[in-house]
Amino acid sequence: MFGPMRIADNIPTSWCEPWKIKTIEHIHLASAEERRSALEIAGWNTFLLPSRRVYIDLLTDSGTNAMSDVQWAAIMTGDEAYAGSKDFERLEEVVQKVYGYEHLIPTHQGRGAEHIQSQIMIKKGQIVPGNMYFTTTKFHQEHAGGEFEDVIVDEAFDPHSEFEFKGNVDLAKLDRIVQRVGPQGIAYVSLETNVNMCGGQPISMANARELKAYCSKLGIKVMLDATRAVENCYFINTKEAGYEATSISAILAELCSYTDGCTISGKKDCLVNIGGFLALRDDHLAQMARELVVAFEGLHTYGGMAGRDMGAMAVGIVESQDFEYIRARVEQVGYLGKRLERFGVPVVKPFGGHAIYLNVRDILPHMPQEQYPAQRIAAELYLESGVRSMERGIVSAGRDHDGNEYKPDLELVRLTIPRRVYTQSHLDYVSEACARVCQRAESIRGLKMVYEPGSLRFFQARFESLN
Ligand code: PLI
Repeated sequence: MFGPMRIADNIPTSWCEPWKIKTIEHIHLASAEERRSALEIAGWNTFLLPSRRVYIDLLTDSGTNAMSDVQWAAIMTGDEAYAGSKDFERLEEVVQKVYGYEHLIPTHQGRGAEHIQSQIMIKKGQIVPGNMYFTTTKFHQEHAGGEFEDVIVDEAFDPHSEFEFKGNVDLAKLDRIVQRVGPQGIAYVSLETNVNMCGGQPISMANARELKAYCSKLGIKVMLDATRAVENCYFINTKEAGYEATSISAILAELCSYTDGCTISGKKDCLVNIGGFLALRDDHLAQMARELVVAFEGLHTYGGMAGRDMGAMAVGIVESQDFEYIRARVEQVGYLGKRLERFGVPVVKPFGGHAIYLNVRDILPHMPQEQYPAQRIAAELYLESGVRSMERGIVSAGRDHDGNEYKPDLELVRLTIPRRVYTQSHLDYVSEACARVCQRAESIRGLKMVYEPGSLRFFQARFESLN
């Protein structure tokens, strides 16, 4: 017999996902020997592992989203006309309404948009100030003859700082560049939302507004990397005073209003597996972009995307604005962060919007950066558990013009959460595996790079173990 039940006081109200699972994909944990062999064949680079040898794939949140039934329906009804697809019209209307830019230039993915943007907006020798580099973005800026200069706030480089808007631009740093090269020496300011390379950290609305005011006076354009703008808007809603009662769509519209255009990798916020776009306000720039896109991507009404992919993206953009969705998305990432903290695993704080970043300098304090500590931890996590993660440290940073390795302050491993794909129990498994790797950190040795591609080396570099 049961006695009278006692209901605890202060029962919390948990968030939960506003969807249920309709289709599943089987995953399989390879044995320890299989994992060791796969990693050696992959040259200790998690990018080179075959997916069939990966158990839980936290390499990236890019193109790894699960689509909704409504998106799949859009796939089935896609209009594959070479010119003027109805899905282009549908996407154009959604982009104009949600992001507020007049002109849409679709591209095959984000870097296609970065390429076009850099070619039409950068003159050789111009500086592109930005709130921390992103690998492909910086590549295209340099490829177009520009030079990236970092103007992010100092807190971004401190994994222990709990500053809530570590993505913010430091206007004093920007002003120093303007004093040095003049407004004509600047191509545009490159403003990323939820800054990937420092831990998925947001910018505040106040900062975007001040940046716009400063740049407008000087005639400098502000170009948004809106790849994770919706996730950034959730942080504005939850952390920035005055936005608690504002909808995600209204926050996004205001954020974009402080910019002159954007590039987007649709493979993240937009909840699809492929696609991207450049969006612009200026008619002349849009015309230049349309002329280039036909040469590099595809006709200006598909830009490398299938009609069905544009349709699914239009639906995904609308779905991404739902508060219950975005709350579950960002809070799930925070759930992993809290679990790791409970096990004493060093992580970047505050928790990012799309990923949790292990702070490898604190995990392997004995290892010099030249021995690629974060690359090694990503490899060890795979060996331990079949979980795939990504290095975001010295390997990702690459080399300067003189061939010297950049030595970034942040030496991180990114555990990136695909949208609507994994459950909390998957993340429990991941956090326990990270804790076990950290427990044996003292015995972990470094890596030697034995093959180095000329650019974006992290994708294909190969390593050997030093022990
Ligand atoms: O992978 P793309 O070409 O669709 O997008 C390039 C790109 C641009 N900006 C930002 C902030 C990104 O994060 C980004 C791609 N990120 C990847 C692939 C990632 O794993 O984070």
